[in-house]
Amino acid sequence: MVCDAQDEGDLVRASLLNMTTIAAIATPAGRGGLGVIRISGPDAHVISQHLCGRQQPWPLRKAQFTRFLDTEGKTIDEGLVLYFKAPRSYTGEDVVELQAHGSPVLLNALLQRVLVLGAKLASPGEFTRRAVKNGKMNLEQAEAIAACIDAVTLRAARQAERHLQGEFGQQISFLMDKVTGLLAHVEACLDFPEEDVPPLLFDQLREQMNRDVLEPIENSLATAMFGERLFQGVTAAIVGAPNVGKSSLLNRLSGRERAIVSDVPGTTRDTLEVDFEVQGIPVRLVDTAGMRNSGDAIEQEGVRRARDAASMADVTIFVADVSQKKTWKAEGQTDIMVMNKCDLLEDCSTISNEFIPVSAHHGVGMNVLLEQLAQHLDVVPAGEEDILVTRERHRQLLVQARMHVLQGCSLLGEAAQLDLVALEWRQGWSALGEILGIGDVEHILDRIFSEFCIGK
Ligand SMILES: Nc1nc2c(ncn2[C@@H]2O[C@H](COP(=O)(O)OP(=O)(O)OP(=O)(O)O)[C@@H](O)[C@H]2O)c(=O)[nH]1
Ligand SMILES: [Mg+2]
Repeated sequence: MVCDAQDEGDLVRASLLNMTTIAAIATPAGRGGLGVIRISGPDAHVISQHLCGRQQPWPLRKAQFTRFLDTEGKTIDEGLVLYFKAPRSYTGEDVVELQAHGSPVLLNALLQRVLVLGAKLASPGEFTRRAVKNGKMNLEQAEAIAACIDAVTLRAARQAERHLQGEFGQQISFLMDKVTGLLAHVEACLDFPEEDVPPLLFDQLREQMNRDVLEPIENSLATAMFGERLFQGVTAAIVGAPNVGKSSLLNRLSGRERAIVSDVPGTTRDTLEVDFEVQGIPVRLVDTAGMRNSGDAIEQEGVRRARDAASMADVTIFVADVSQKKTWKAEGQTDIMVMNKCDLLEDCSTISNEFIPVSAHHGVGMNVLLEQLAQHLDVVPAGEEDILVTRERHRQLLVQARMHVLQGCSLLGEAAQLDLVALEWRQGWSALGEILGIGDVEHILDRIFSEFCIGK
């Protein structure tokens, strides 16, 4: 790379420490008002100086208007440079952000120039990975950043933001402290002969472990179903006989005329999906072909797909037509039963109460249906939710921690086993620590950060 003697010293030091400088376009692909390139590492500052033909250092944390130049000194684009000096930056390293125009060709030309000047193209999540390595955030907060970006509902984004603020991490640290405290008692006992340990102590330790560690873990785990659904979403398949109004219901629920509706039975052939949300949970609604035996090969395939969709869905909504008694019997187990076309009845009270009476045409009964769907998905009313377990990784580690702590508790009291108790509790502590990235977590980092977008 091009640099003067003083910079070279920095470079040698950086390469000795194996600290590369990375760069990437941080804004999404496509055209936009602005496009941002992020550079992080020991050469970030000097690279940006060369890029802009600037001799003096950039001011700290202050936007500076500049031109971005190509090899021949011609302007590629103009925009702002923002310089964050280590360690007060996102990654904890020197970071320079270039704000250019949001044109894919210009941004690519700029990025190429930055790479020629010595930066390496960042891999997905590499900026955040460095932030974790440099102690700017723990692993759980890094995951929360990805979750914030990936959230598809506002409620999910808010929950991710709370994780990012460290609320969940604090709970976990608190549990770890409790385990450490109780572990210290057990370890102290190891140094005394059995008969000197008051037997009551074990009961007390067990009680405290229950109250301060196991119960909170249990409470956390109880939130995992909703928490994970908030981010991963669920699928709900609408099934039933032909012509009962499945497609009409899909259109009504999603608020879009997405599926073709007609009075010809067998209108929907292929499955059709629409995304909407139920109290913050992303729901993929799947319209299916009406179930019936048909000589038509295409329709038969549609029915096969309908059955597949129903078996794979998290929730099945069975639709019947109040005017067609033969449509009232569901094929197999369904979660929610809906009686459609209630507008054709004078009096809906005659409908069996296993069905929710609705009219897809007139939008009647939709609130009740949505309420049932929410209940089925274990939705916690908005405004009442605590910090949730939102990732399978965290849930599994909590389960592991609980298992070790319990195992330890069951061995308490048999003085000869005290070292095993200590071992189990230490393993419980480690499982909790792994949530935050404490301990030997190198093996999981690649998988976690590969799910990030480039530039983050
Ligand atoms: N009166 C009344 N008619 C309805 C209602 N919902 C749907 N329909 C009518 O019922 C017929 C079938 O509606 P669709 O939504 O296409 O029914 P479907 O279950 O998707 O039918 P297939 O795709 O053929 O299986 C159409 O003529 C609709 O206009 C309703 O709430 N009230
Ligand atoms: Mg249909």
